[in-house]
Amino acid sequence: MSDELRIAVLGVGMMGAFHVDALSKRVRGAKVTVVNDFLADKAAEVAGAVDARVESDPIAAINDPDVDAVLLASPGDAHAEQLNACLDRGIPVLCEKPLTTDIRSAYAIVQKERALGKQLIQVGFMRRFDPEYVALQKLIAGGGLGNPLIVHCTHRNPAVGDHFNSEYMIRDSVVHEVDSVRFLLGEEITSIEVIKGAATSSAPHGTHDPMLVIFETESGAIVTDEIFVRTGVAYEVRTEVVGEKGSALIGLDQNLQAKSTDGRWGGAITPSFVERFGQAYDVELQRWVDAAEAGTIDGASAWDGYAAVAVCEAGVLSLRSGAKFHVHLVGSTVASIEPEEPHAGIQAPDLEGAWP
Ligand code: ISE
Repeated sequence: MSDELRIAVLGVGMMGAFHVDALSKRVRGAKVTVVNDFLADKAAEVAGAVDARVESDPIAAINDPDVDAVLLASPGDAHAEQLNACLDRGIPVLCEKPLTTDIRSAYAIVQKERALGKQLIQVGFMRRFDPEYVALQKLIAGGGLGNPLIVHCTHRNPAVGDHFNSEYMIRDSVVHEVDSVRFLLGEEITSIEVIKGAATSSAPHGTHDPMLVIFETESGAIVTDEIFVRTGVAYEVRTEVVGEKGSALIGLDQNLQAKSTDGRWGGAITPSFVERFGQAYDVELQRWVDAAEAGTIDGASAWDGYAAVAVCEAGVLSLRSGAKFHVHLVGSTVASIEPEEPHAGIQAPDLEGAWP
């Protein structure tokens, strides 16, 4: 490798373009050399701003001789093929969630990386780098709350596109609470149930927005997650953990409070995840670059990405059926998803043969 980690960024929509900017301006030891996007104009615009080259074929971008590492901010359904290409070449990759879009391909990726004997894949769960999440995790791990019993999560976006249907809300938004809970409590999620209520009038017909998602964990802790992506108000992500010895709350969005002569007081609301988690993204990228130079990862692993895919897949089945689904992620080799009770009209996925 050269002095700088030479990076190909695949997918330069809002998130990928943000990462290119961060890697070029705020992260030490990194250089974006190649940019790929299915929109040629967008790729040219982003590459031009940082003096990178455009490569129109994503697999050629991964295999480019000027590339030491890859950042995937491409659509989730492209990840399996692109991760495979990174593993074939044996280069580090930071993959935005989801790892892949189905359990089988996610598990195949985990197995393929394991066979290589080194960790090359880091999954972009940025909340793990947010100072408030880090402080909460340390408090829990240090026994500061005693045994954690209940976690209350609130996840609100002000607005999303119409493609954001109920299933998308589970796979793209609730996936963050799946990872946060695993990170905070250090244990697996064992069941998921999705409760649909009245929908906001701005939701497209058939989309259940908001929903309440309930998880259980290995130790029996209960997690509630309000997911509401069309509040029309602000980006709000709060987490409260209630334990035997106390409770702790993060995400209060406290910032400058001002009073003015027109009789108003208050702070500014956070408009999107870029403002709320901007610092976390930058820390995540710096730690990934440093770890990649050292031949390892420093963040969520392929297994973490796989666990999140499995729980979200169970969540989608719960959404469709109304049933609670159990998820078994035993050790690090076997997964299964089962409805609590046999449920008319819904099949648990046939995972027979999915595991070597
Ligand atoms: C988006 O992809 C994110 O990662 C945000 O953190 C989340 O709040 C949003 O709902 C997702 O669509």
